[in-house]
Amino acid sequence: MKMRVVEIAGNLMIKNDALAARLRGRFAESGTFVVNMLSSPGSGKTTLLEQTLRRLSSTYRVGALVGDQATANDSQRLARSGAPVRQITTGAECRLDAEMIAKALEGWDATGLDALFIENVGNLICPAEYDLGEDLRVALLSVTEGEDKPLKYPLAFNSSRLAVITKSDIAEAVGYDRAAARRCIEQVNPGMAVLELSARTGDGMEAWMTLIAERIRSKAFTAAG
Ligand SMILES: Nc1nc2c(ncn2[C@@H]2O[C@H](COP(=O)(O)OP(=O)(O)OP(=O)(O)O)[C@@H](O)[C@H]2O)c(=O)[nH]1
Ligand SMILES: [Mg+2]
Repeated sequence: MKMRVVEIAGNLMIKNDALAARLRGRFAESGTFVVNMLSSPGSGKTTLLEQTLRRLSSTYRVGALVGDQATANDSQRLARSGAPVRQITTGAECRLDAEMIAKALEGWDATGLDALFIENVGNLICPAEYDLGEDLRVALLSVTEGEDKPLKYPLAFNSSRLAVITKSDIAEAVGYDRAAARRCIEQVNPGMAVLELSARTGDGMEAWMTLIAERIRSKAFTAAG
């Protein structure tokens, strides 16, 4: 019985990886830069995306897919930026997978986008296991969560290329220990790039926006070549 469960789980991952590879191929052809955002519930994914979509949409064609077990709250928030947004409601599932992304893109010309942001379901466990065909996986960690979260949920951090520390505006008030957080990130993913920002005050947003814009341009350049 146990063997069978392991076998089914293995097959699921093989299927997901094949679908993710197909999505990656599609996005490579269209030059769409894809970001997959992972974090605990409430770390500030939607708030950062609201700002990001708003700032990018004057220059680039950007869109978003957002996963939650229930409600369309986040897609409604993101749609106010004017960018095209689709909500994926996962029900019992605790993460997005490549099939959900492919379905959400049906009838939607996402290949016309310069960048597609995917907000994953809020938790640091299951989303880390599923490739969505993204170019950049970002793990967010807010200053209120405790500096040791990367040690407790290593896969989310060592499968991501960039860590974004959010809510820096309240760091002092909650006794956030920057050095300890950096040590924990470094321990699970040596050399990992880290940005610290507040989507509320705008502090640190420039570095994030610059990084994203550079990646959008380099993806478009590669596709054109
Ligand atoms: N002080 C402060 N609060 C923030 C910041 N970013 C987000 N918040 C607040 O944190 C709470 C959660 O933010 P969301 O953006 O909804 O978090 P999320 O990660 O999208 O949450 P889920 O989608 O439920 O996982 C809200 O009350 C936000 O206003 C920030 O930079 N500073
Ligand atoms: Mg959200």
